Amino acid sequence: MGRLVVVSNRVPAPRDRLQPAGGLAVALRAALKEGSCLWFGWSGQQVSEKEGHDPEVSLDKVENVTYATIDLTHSEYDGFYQKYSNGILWPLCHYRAGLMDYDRKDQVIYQNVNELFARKLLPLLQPGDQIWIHDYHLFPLGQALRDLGVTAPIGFFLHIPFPPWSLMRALPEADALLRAMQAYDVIGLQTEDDARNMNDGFSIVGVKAKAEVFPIGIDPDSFAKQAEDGLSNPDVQRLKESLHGKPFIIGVDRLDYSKGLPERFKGYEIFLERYPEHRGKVVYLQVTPVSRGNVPEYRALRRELDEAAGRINGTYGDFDWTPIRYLTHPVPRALLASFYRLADAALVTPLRDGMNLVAKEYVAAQDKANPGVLILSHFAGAAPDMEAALMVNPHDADDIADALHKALTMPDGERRARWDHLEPDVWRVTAVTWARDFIQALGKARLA
Ligand code: GDG
Repeated sequence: MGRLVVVSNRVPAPRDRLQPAGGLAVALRAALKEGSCLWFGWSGQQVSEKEGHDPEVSLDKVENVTYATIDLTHSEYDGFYQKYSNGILWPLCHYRAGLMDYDRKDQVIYQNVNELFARKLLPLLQPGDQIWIHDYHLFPLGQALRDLGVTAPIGFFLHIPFPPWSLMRALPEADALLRAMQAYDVIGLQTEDDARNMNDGFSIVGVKAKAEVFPIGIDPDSFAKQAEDGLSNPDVQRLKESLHGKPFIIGVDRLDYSKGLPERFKGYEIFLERYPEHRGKVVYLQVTPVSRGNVPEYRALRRELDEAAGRINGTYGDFDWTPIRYLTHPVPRALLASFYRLADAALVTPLRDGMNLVAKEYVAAQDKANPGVLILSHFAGAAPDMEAALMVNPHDADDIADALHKALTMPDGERRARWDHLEPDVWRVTAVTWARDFIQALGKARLA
């Protein structure tokens, strides 16, 4: 068996290498459990501009994985990461063409950084390697590697949605982006809708390539264990005591406009207005770590949410009750798992989401004898397999308000029955099955 070479924009920082923090890192760690592996990408560091920037690759081996990273200059970081990846591709792939802040010169930097990744990875490659590239930052990397003569199998997985061609065309270089996908032996997307959209694009543009579905999941056993073990943690106890037995609602999302947070806050506001019996009697904790804080749309969203949380707390709060406990900093993972377990309901209401791992984590964390209710958007990639959740249209704040009331007044039998339907899929489609299926397909693609 040759090595697995993973390439992603970010490689986990040294302190996160044994205990990865986020969704992608956790899922990939499962893929990198066996054999010898290489993980290549950006270090997260920016350096100042130099004529003919030629970054050194730094190497660090932890257990079976060699981490190979390069630094980017400030202007590479700005054009490649902030502007083109997060300011253009991210909104477009989340069906928000109107939020794209398009400028041709960012595309040039994006392409150049992809070519830089290819040049820096090339000398590290060995015969027998299989290369697995991740996400929208690196659409053209496979083609850049082929242009340098790489013949190894190369796969690509897109973690976020892919829109219909009629929308994708808003990107001036959409044709070229799809043509570059021909470099890949396997192309993976999260859902049937995403794969269909990309395949329609391929046929319209006349590209011979095929997108397939490889849904991502979590490590449900370890998450469930963490949720249960953490209950004795003093911080979890502190949360529990602060609830004074009140029903507890949780939301956990990066601060991102794809997650539907203003609509969700409005939904909660309508819920308090329409169902006054819950006033003073529920606790809603929204954990929203700030991300991409330098992109203007994210700054504006933060202001909007600060204002909405302040208004709701000012309007409905009392001297002994705060309607929304709103945090913009992260909560440690071990606490989060037990927080989910304590929660009677979870709000997972993205306007669009590739998959949404929070929905799966919430289900995994529940006590089977007394599970909480998942309120889930139709537009999360997780939705088709989780229709036993309380499904909502995240644009419709009234729908969210009614779902909250229904969740908090749901008979025990219905709560258990819904959870019993949700549980099997969370254990069937996991981080391990996702990685295994993708790598198997990559292995076979070359034999075919
Ligand atoms: C992208 C796609 C796709 C969140 N806050 C805290 C925290 N988190 C963790 C969650 C979860 C992860 O971050 C977020 O994963 P999601 O899937 O919900 O969303 P994205 O970050 O947008 O991920 C998405 C995913 O890639 C994988 O393919 O599902 O659609 O957008 O694990 O628990 N973790 C800690 N503290 C926090 O405050 N420790």
